[in-house]
Amino acid sequence: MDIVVLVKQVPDSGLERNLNADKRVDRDGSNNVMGELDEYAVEAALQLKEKHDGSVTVLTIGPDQATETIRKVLAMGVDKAVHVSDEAIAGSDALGTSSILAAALKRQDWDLVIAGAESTDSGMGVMPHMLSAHTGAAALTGARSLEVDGQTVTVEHQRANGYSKLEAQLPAIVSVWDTINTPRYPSLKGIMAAKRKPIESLSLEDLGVEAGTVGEAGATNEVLSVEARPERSAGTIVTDEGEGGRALAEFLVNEKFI
Ligand SMILES: Cc1cc2nc3c(=O)[nH]c(=O)nc-3n(C[C@H](O)[C@H](O)[C@@H](O)COP(=O)(O)OP(=O)(O)OC[C@H]3O[C@@H](n4cnc5c(N)ncnc54)[C@H](O)[C@@H]3O)c2cc1C
Repeated sequence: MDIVVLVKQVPDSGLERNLNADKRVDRDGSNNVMGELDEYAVEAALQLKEKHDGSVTVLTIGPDQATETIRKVLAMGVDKAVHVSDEAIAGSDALGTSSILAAALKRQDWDLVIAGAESTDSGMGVMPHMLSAHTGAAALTGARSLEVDGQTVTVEHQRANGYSKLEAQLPAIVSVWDTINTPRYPSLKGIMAAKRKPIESLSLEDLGVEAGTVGEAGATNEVLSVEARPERSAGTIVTDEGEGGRALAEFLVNEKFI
């Protein structure tokens, strides 16, 4: 089974993150890491390969620095990488991003695409659906479990109050939540092996994608304004003068926690 895993390099969500003057994520001034949910997608792909054989390819779109993320994924055990990088991609909206990813997917054989349920920078969660529209493959999203039996892929789609069981025929596109597995750490042997694994670098021209249809030039929507998140307030302090339990319960009821 040939699997492509989508990975995006994003600013570390554990640290201060900012937008630049163009209202885009400031990647130069940030500590950039692999999208946190993408690690679970990589792990899911590796586990399927261990069970069913085949290959795992990581596909990313991003500037040169995204190579650091690619190396980490290769060190985890992924076989090879495709890195799409082109100055004309800067400012792409989700539609542009999906058409570039779809063009890259068209160049290779795959049975399954696995992605994180959403990226941890813009968190739109739309890429699997858009790729489904481009490729005709079913999108089974928000998985907390994933199994492949012959040509059938089955996932448990996580919901707020339970899960739904979804099934489709391969080829398919699956996105996963962090409930699906525990990602492995790259081993020293994996880190050494990663240095010899192939990374294919592609431009828009290589993919046959017109520069004017993606990037800022081709974007169909624009961020008009951004505002800093308001400072956190001090919160509600419940002083216990014999009625603390009741006050606490009332607070939780008002906030709809209970
Ligand atoms: C502040 C801000 C506002 C934005 N507003 C809009 C907007 O209103 N409309 C709009 O269309 N676009 C907008 N964008 C651009 C949009 O975020 C990106 O073009 C595109 O990557 C959207 O997908 P996502 O990152 O939200 O991915 P999601 O759909 O959340 O991610 C799902 C999966 O797709 C993978 N994936 C996403 N991008 C890539 C990639 N480049 N390479 C490989 N895998 C990838 C993720 O890693 C993840 O596994 C905005 C960006 C920013 C920073």
